[in-house]
Amino acid sequence: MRQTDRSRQLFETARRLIPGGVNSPVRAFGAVGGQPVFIQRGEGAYLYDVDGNQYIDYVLSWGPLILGHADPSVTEALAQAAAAGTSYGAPSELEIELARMIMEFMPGIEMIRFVNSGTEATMSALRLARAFTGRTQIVKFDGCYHGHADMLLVKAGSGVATLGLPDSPGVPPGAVRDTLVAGYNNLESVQKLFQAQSEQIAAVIVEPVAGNMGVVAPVSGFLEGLRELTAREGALLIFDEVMTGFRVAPGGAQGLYNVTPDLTTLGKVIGGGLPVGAYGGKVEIMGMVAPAGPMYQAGTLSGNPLAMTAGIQTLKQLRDEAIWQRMEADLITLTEGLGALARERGIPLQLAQVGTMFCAFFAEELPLDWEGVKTCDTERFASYFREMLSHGIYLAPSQFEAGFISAAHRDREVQATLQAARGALESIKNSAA
Ligand code: KE4
Repeated sequence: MRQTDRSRQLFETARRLIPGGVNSPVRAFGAVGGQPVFIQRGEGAYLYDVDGNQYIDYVLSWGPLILGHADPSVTEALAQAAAAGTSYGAPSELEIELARMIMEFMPGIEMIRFVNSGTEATMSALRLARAFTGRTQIVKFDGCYHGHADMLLVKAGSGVATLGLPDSPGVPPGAVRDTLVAGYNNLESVQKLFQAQSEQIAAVIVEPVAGNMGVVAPVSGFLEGLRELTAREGALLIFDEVMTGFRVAPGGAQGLYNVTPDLTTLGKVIGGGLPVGAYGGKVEIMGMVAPAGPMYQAGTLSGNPLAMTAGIQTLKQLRDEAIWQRMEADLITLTEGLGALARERGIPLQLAQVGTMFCAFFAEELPLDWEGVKTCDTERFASYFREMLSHGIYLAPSQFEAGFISAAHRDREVQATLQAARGALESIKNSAA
């Protein structure tokens, strides 16, 4: 058993100063039991906690660190950038450079605005959709999470679902009055909403590969159907690619499935581990954003030179196709290995993997929507999480989250993870006996 006394002490102190001792709810291990480990540093595929324990990390700051922790190209460039100043509050060439790089990978984005988080990106994109269409209603999907803006905290996935809060106190009824909820992978449920509310729906926002109820891929025709339906009905299609962008494929889900949305939201990877978000799309839509147009949105640190620098250095390396092929091959080795280990022990385990994102569902069948995900054995997931952590594997502390691999993971880490899983699944089998 690993010694984590220092983490325990720090957690007790943190809980007196910060709600739940953490600055984002899911980090508190509420869904998996035990107490969070406090991190001293990260390097490559590894995290090191304050008690000197080493972990192979599959959270990677919830997606951003696709090159791994403290990638030298990123940290050296950041050191130089910081020496030139950490924020100007004025335009810099770095913002042009990152904008152009993103458009290189996602040609459906003709114009982009940088913000400081994924929440800001989706909140702003929805305001823009309402401004552009003159309509007020928005459609989101059960089990999808788009950040914590009031209008989106209805049946969200990720932290809200993990905490079992179908919506949140403090969100007034008026804030969600115009938010309609459809079923993920259920095109008919969206068609019904348009039949009932036609010409009032400004936008449909979707995680093109859901990553906040575990990883759930779109069924064939779902994204294409949303594209046709919204175009026909005069509503905007928004792909929330905060997580999937630069994770499921170099061109995001829109490249992988060849469906181009009207607006795209981004975050995580494009900041290389620094606070960043972005929303972008067609010029005729983005041209409404102040000061070019009347729709207001602003931010003190938007486009700051450090986040731009880390994003530029990260995307530079992602131009190398070989990196993508190796990460995906290593992840498939891992997920296939986990599936085999579970089958050998008669444990129902479904593995979902899209590009460099994955998750393990403790369920009889692979879930295709929130209803299916809710049948997962979250107690078994919690046991699996704690066992893996004790074997030095750091997984996302919730069945309703995605895991990620990085370019710093090699076969050595994959084989060590499978070795740890052998022990974890064995003890789950024995405890069920
Ligand atoms: P942020 O505001 O956390 O940067 O982004 C919100 C967001 C928007 N859209 C999607 C698809 C997202 O996955 C997220 C944030 N993802 C969660 C992980 N499931 C962040 C982790 C956390 O909340 O601590």
